[in-house]
Amino acid sequence: FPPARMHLNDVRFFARHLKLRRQNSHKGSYGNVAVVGGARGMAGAPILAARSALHAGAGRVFAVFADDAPAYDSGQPELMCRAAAGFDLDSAVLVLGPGLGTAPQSVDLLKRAVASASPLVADADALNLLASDAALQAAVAARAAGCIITPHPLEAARLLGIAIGAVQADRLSAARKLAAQLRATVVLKGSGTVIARPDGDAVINTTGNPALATAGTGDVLAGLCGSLLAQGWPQWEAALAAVWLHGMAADVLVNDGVGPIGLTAGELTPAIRAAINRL
Ligand code: NPW
Ligand code: AMP
Ligand code: MG
Repeated sequence: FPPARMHLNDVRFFARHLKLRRQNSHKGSYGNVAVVGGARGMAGAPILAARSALHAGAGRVFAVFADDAPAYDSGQPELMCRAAAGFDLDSAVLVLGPGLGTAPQSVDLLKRAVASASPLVADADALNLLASDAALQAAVAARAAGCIITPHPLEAARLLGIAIGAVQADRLSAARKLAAQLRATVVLKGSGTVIARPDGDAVINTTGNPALATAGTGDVLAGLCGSLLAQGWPQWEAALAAVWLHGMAADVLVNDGVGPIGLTAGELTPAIRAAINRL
């Protein structure tokens, strides 16, 4: 493979794919996102991802819970909260995994999502469940609507069946192997996030900083990926732009004194919105 490209800073590349707000458009013009996860005790994860999808411009966003759904999100009442049982997974771009847990009903949800015709972002526990199911990995690789996976190094290690140290020793080749294994766009997170695709092309992101080393920032990134997909971005460009914007938002916040110590994941989403509107 050629060396990874490292220039992810040409905003014109991203601006080409922006869905501009046309005068006579409506919420249906900007796509539906459903974040599916939120087992008992981890309801915050899909809420963070769903808020992120909303602030990044998706027309309608559902937060879908593996167990009981809250009536609504009091901090973001624009979100529609639903229980997974009975939710039509073909009705939206799916962001599957934040706080999903690994109980049997979560495995069923993963199978339903992989079998759906919707574009899919798989993160967190969706990846942990996939790691132990070769047949489901093959189903992901065969998906017509494609898949973006967003593992952190431990999730990548589980999927590759190797130690986390081996992933970190050669992040570029780990990301490329995963992309080939799942025929998916891979976002291998951590300092110097690697974005790779099955043909071996790979990019190392240049934005972001250790203020992001806090709970929930990965959930925000997954929601952002889904939001761009719902607004019509191609899979590869959606993954690249999401990673770049997520890091840029953290860089701007730190520059403004919101961090690096104590930045919270929820504070990223308005900053991501600002970064998108500046593209
Ligand atoms: P260590 O500590 O170094 O040994 P897990 P999770 C490693 C949900 N959440 N570089 C690191 O290992 C998620 O969505 C819910 C190196 C770390 O301890 C999931 O569904 C929240 N190592 C579920 O929780 C907010 C790295 O991986 C370990 C690394 C479990 O997800 C939080 C963690 O991995 C959370 O998002 C790096 N860059 N990054 C909520 N509010 O509801 C990670 N590691 O055990 O898979 O646990 O990522 O917390
Ligand atoms: P997760 O572990 O799923 O919550 O995801 C954490 C998010 O924060 C990912 O987007 C990581 O790339 C990012 N992140 C964590 N630590 C750092 C760091 N030291 N520098 C840059 N980005 C980081
Ligand atoms: Mg995570």
